[in-house]
Amino acid sequence: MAVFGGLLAVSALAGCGGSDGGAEGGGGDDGQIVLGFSQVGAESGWRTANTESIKASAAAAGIKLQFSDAQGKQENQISDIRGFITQKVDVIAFSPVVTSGWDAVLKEAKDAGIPVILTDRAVDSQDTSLYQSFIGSDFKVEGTKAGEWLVKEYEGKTGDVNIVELQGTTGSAPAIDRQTGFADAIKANPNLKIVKSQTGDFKRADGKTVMETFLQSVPKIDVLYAHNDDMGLGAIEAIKAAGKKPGQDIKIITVDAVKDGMTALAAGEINFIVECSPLLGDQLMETVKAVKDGKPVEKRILTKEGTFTQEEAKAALPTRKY
Ligand code: GYE
Repeated sequence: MAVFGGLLAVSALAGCGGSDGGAEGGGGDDGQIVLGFSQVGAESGWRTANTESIKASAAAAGIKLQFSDAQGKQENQISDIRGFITQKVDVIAFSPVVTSGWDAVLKEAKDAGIPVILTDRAVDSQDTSLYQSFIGSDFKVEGTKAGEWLVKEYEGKTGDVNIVELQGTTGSAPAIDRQTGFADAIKANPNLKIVKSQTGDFKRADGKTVMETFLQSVPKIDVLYAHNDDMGLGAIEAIKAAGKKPGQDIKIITVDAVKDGMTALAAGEINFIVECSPLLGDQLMETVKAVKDGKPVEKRILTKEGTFTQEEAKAALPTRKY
């Protein structure tokens, strides 16, 4: 389902001192490519599916994976990456927990001649030669799709619609872009009002507690926009506990379309989900091999994804892989 798309720029490894594996460039003893991967953590169903995809694709591609879990902390990711540099892995890939603060460690990798591939989340580094490619979704488009659905849903109605927003991890690319994309999409409709917006850190438990405070402080909530399924699912528990019907008294829009989210959508407790595919493993391994061989790779590799209504979720669920 994912494709190589959006050719913005092509970067060759030439001149970047790419590791040649073998003797001094690291590499497995048996010539296997060694990939150091630093994962964000295990905050959501999406992340679990993403980790499984990366592990399975590495095994299938015959790539030796050094996997580390940063438990949601940037400082852990930085020390993981430094560890990979010391180890002289062939390629480093990581999903940056937040966008800023990467220049120094990316420069260390570049100076060591180890190519870096970003997966899932972007960095804000101005010097794009610090990484070879960025594979993942367009989160702003996801936010836009969520907002466009809402605009349609309230088309022709002029009464105030109170929206509460559960943001993802503060400073992360998906939280920033899903917020902006949504806000832009609804801004021509002044009756659609975001009355509260707070982070739930992409976690189910936080989604629940933040929604509890929203319910206490906002007398009439019409819509919840959650930046991922897990926070939406946590919020559903809070909504039920407050004696309200999720999907009816409060309309719910989420992002991801993981199995638990899709199940709630099919059951009528969520109204609309914007898909964000976690299955990035195969694209990553293809790119790792190309980079290792010194072949040019696309600087931006976009993931293809759609959206789901309640009826579409019912149809898609039986064959859903994650
Ligand atoms: O939407 C969320 C996860 O970066 C796209 O991170 C990813 C996001 C995903 O925790 O569930």
